Amino acid sequence: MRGLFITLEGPEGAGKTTNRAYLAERLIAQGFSVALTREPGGTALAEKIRGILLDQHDEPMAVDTELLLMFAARAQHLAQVILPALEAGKIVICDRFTDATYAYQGGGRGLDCSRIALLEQFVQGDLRPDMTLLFDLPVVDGMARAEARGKLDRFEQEQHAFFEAVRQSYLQRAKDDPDRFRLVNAQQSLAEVQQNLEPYVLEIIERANEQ
Ligand code: Z5A
Repeated sequence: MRGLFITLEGPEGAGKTTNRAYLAERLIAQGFSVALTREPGGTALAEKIRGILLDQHDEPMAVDTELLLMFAARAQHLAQVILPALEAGKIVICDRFTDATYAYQGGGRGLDCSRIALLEQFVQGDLRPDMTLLFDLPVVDGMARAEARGKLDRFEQEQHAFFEAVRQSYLQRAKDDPDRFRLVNAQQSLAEVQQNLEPYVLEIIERANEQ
């Protein structure tokens, strides 16, 4: 029996973490078994890699190092959490996954996407998310939300152009793969965002019932 793999994506401050909890609540209320997780991270070891990725260091991190650490964390996360949960028939809700690598390391840092695709295949084999909710909002709004939260991590200290490239890369991926992506306008109030999530919640329930 295979579960359902749902990923939440979007630029910073888009509300992924907030809505991940909401989504889980809705699904658990329907009697589904849900595994909530995030990337980079999701296991003790992968969270250590997350620390290396998000912290500031005395020496600059090479873009290839950043890319490989993302996939190292992902390999660990897949082996320890995602694959066992899917095999147990759970609905896995993951805050960011490989689309973030295409958006940040590809769009933001300018890495060639064919290199990301090679690592994607190497680490994941044929596993891809069943559905990806893309929370989209203008960069200035996302940056304002992140800044209001306090201390900024290594990614959050990037400039507007970096985040604009990230946003455009996400939107392009959604356009290229409409079967998988569901676009959510994250600029609205939380109540409106959650109202707009309703058809996707119902779709997830329907698909989980088919598993
Ligand atoms: N990264 C990468 O480069 N490559 C990869 O492959 C992966 C990740 C997997 C860490 O990710 C960094 O790793 C990330 C990309 C990189 N860096 N950045 N930027 P993360 O997901 O942990 O970090 P994040 O995107 O910065 O998360 P975030 O800022 O916490 O955003 P969020 O989870 O989408 O938002 P939130 O925490 O739910 O909400 C942010 C605030 O806005 C919070 O105070 C909420 O109460 C508020 N909020 C949420 N929704 C609303 C609405 N609708 N209205 C008003 N206020 C709201």
